[in-house]
Amino acid sequence: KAQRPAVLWFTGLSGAGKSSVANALEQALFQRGHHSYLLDGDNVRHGLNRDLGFTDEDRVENIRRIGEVAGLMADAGLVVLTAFISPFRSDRAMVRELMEPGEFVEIHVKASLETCEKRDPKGLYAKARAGAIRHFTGIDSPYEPPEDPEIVVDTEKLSVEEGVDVVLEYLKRRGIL
Ligand code: GGZ
Repeated sequence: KAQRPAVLWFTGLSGAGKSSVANALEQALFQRGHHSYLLDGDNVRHGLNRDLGFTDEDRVENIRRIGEVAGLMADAGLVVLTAFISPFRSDRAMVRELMEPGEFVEIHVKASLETCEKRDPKGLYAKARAGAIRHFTGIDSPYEPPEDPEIVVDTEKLSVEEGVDVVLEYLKRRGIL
């Protein structure tokens, strides 16, 4: 199926729903016959980036490497999805500059810290509040929300499926799909 390469860059707090929306979108793209690949913590932080932790410095390097890999995959013609907190605006801007014009789609998966902390699917916020995890995003490490993202998916208002539809509509409108 014809497609233009793109990098769909999901950013948001832990627990905002990046992985859920990105996974469901990947499924939807596959069902429509598109060639895509999802980079996430499971396949990147456990492999290529296993030497990196969660200091500011390590997060910068995490995002830099993911950006480079995503760029290579887009050069190969794929629709690349990435699901990382990517907390720093400057790093997201740097990755955007790596891509061809119009290729980079920044998707803010948005939920308040309060909501994410309530969801706490892995119990990490509780651990961070207790001081058992340091440098936790939103607690003692910053998150800089996008100022002008291509797409906002508000997971306090939308279901995963509705979030997927918002992104699919955008991709069709922009001639990526
Ligand atoms: C934030 C952490 C931390 C700290 C472990 N801060 O909700 P999760 O569990 O599954 O996703 C989070 C993931 C964040 O890794 P990223 O590579 O996306 O971060 S970044 O883009 O900032 O480099 C969380 C888990 O790893 N996790 N420790 N201290 N999230």
